[in-house]
Formats: sequence, C-alpha cells, structure tokens
Amino acid sequence: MFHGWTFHYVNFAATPSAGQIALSWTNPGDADFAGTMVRFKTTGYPTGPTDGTQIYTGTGTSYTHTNLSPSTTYYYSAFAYDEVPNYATKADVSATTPAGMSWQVMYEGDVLPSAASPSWAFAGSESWASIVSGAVRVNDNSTATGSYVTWRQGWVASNATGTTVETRMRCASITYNSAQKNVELLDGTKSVGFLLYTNKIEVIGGSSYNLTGSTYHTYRFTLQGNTFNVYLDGGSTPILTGAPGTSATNQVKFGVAAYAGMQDIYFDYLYYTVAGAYPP
Ligand SMILES: [Ca+2]
Ligand SMILES: [Ca+2]
Repeated sequence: MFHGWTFHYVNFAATPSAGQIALSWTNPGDADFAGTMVRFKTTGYPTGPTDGTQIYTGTGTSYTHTNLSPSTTYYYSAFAYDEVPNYATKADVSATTPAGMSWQVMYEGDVLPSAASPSWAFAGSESWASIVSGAVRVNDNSTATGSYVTWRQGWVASNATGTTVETRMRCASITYNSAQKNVELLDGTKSVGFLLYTNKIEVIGGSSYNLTGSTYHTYRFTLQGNTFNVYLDGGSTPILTGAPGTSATNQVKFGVAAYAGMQDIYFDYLYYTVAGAYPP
C-alpha cells in the first residue's frame, strides 16, 4: 500500500448511454503517482487489483467503455498506483446500460401487407404481389399504367429522434425506370429512398454499392438529422451514407413504385422503429 496516500477519487463517475458507459475520475496529486488502472465486472465490484477485467491503465482521467450489452449493470473499480506498483485503496462506481432497441412494427411477409397487423395501405394493385415461402413477392412484369404496388404506413416519425428500417430482400430481375424505388423513409422533414438491382443497391438520386442483389441480404436503413446510413447483413460500418432530401411526408414505404419499369423482388420481412437511428 502507498505511504502517505490519503487521497480519494473525486467524481469517479459513470454515465451510461446506448451500448456504452463513459467513465471519468480525478487522479491523486501525490508525487509518487504513476497511473490509474480501471477494472470491471458484471457480477459485483472487482475485489482487488487482479480481479475482474482491466479496461484502462494510464494517467488520463476518462475512458469510454463501448460495445456493451443492453440492460446490464457494470461495476467499475479504479486503483491508483505508484512506480512499484503499489495499489491504493480503490474507488467504486456502477452504471446500468439502457434497454436495447426494439422494433415498433414487424411485418414478416407471411401475408399480403394489406392483411397484416397493423395493415399497410397500398397504391397501385396488390394483384402484382403474392406470398412465396414466407416472403411477399412483387412480380411486376408489365410497363402498363397501374403495373406497380407500394405499401405505406404513417409512422409519426421525428427527424431529430431518428428512424430505423430493416428489410431482408432480393431482386430477381429489374427493368429500370427513373421513378422506381423499393424502400423509402420519410420522417416529415427529410426523406431518402433506395432501389435494389440484381447487382447493386442505389440511393435514389445518389450513390450505389455493388453487391449480389439477386440473393437475400439484410439491409438496415437509418435516418436522423441530415444523415442516412445503410448497413449490410448486420455489419456495423455503413455501406452507404449521405444527406437525405427534404419531404414533409411522414411515412415508411416499400414495394415497387414505377409502373413504367418492371421488377421481380422479394421482401422476407420489413421492420421499423421511430424510436431512434440504430446501427445493427
Ligand atoms: Ca410496371
Ligand atoms: Ca418472412
């Protein structure tokens, strides 16, 4: 133990937010001070300088513990040490991460969207759609007027809070038309739309990302403030990001939008929440 160290940590604080806890502390002013080590456990406070898992050592005064589980209490202990090192009496703090995100609406593709609960209103005709192996298929093989179907729900979204949509889809074929869209997020302030090809996904009016669109992938779309992101197959790094357009419409939409194009597309599911913009 230290000689003459009577310090205690001032403001050893833990501030939780989604998936992380921000820690801050004050180092002692003793001349022998060499650093502070922070350790944690989820079953109770570390009992000493070798118990639990070390997450920080050094002379800084803050650390953010990331990639944490939701609704979990993390117990932290900070140990000042000298050059030997001798460890001083620990300081403790705990914090509980908030509950994880949950979907507000989960459409599973088991019934046509107009028959789902909650139901989706549609434009065009659901005669282009059918249920195939637990997915809703839109097989629009015509360029005649009326040959399209899009589904929508008013979702009372807020651009400041953010929105998240996830769908698992595949595009078997496409004959492009400039009005085509497959998924749109419109939060009453901003909007962004996406079109899936057999070989890429495209932001309407923006960039695209090459992939095998003809096989199923999971696409997570988020919109908040002046940023949209697209995440592929649960990856945490967006494949597409950018600035949305503006729209006063407050809806989520999916389907095949343009009668003058043709597309054969499958949606295995489509989920959304207006509680925030959540990466996978
Ligand atoms: Ca068409
Ligand atoms: Ca399904």
